Amino acid sequence: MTTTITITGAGGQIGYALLFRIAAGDLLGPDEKVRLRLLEIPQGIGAAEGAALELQDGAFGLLEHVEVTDDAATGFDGADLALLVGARPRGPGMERGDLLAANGGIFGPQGAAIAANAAPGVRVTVVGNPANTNALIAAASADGVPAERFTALTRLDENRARAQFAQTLGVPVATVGRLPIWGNHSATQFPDVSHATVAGEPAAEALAAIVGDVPAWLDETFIPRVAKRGAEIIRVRGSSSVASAASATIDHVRDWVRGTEDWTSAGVVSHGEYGVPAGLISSFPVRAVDGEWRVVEGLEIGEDARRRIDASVAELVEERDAVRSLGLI
Ligand code: NAX
Repeated sequence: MTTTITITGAGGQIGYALLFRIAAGDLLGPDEKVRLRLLEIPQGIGAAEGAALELQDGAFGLLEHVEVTDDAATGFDGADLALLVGARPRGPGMERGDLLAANGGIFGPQGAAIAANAAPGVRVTVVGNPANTNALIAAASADGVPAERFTALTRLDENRARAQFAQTLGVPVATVGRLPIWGNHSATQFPDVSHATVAGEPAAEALAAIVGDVPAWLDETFIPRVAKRGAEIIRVRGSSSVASAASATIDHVRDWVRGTEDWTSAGVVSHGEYGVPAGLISSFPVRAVDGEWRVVEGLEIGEDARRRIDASVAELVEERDAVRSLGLI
């Protein structure tokens, strides 16, 4: 079998990191061939073409074909998976409304092009920021494609949270589970440790034994560190997260396609779970079953968690209302 994968912004940094992981089989495994479509704007075509030449030089056995284009219909033609990475960054003096409008001009037409050209079962992952609301705009413009096929990446936030948690407890990161992100991929996101496990066992006691005052640690250390990790990377590295973002994108799509063993996090369309208004693309604890994300239901939500989830969801509502008033959804 061959899977057709469209990557927008493929000439950019995250695109460059993603392409080689996909070609090496990290996304779909060692037996699935891939056909890549790199969709760029004219200014990015040279970088995408250069990446395509390097892909050729990688002599990847799984890579059947690479096409570079600035035409959305060609770019999404037959796409089974669409990774929407290219977005308009916030420029100097740009207000949030300007940013949402500029991205609406990208994600609206791309949603329509996906509906018109992609494979019937297309799965879309939005990485470009503001990811949740860009996914909402794309979904609203994709007539006939179920909103459940549009997701926003919050896996990088979860990976960051699991890594920080593991470091605090002095355990291997792979043993940390059930640490979902709620809400928006922004500084209001809520990494929720209240259900966290280590090696399958509840970790609350071990955490309290190490940090003492858990609420203070959450407030002053853990939550700000995770929510502001992107800014920390920029400060230390001199440029935004790239390889970790590409890696999280691989994790998200791989789990979506192949299924999860336990919980993870993804921005998915709400059906009203946990009081999140229906239709918003919000991050939830999710499982992937039979190729579909399912929100983990029935969790107990404490008072502090409720307040934090509500604050992040309120931001998503504001973004939705802003794009609605701009006529983008
Ligand atoms: P770059 O600026 O390196 O690359 C973006 C690329 O997108 C450029 O090559 C540009 O030409 C292209 N592009 C712009 N408009 C396009 C359009 N309409 N169609 C196709 N291509 C288009 O940014 P990079 O570092 O790769 O980051 C990409 C996006 O990921 C940004 O929006 C960034 O904010 C977002 N991120 C999201 C993360 C997440 O967890 N959801 C984390 C990492 C990252 O910050």
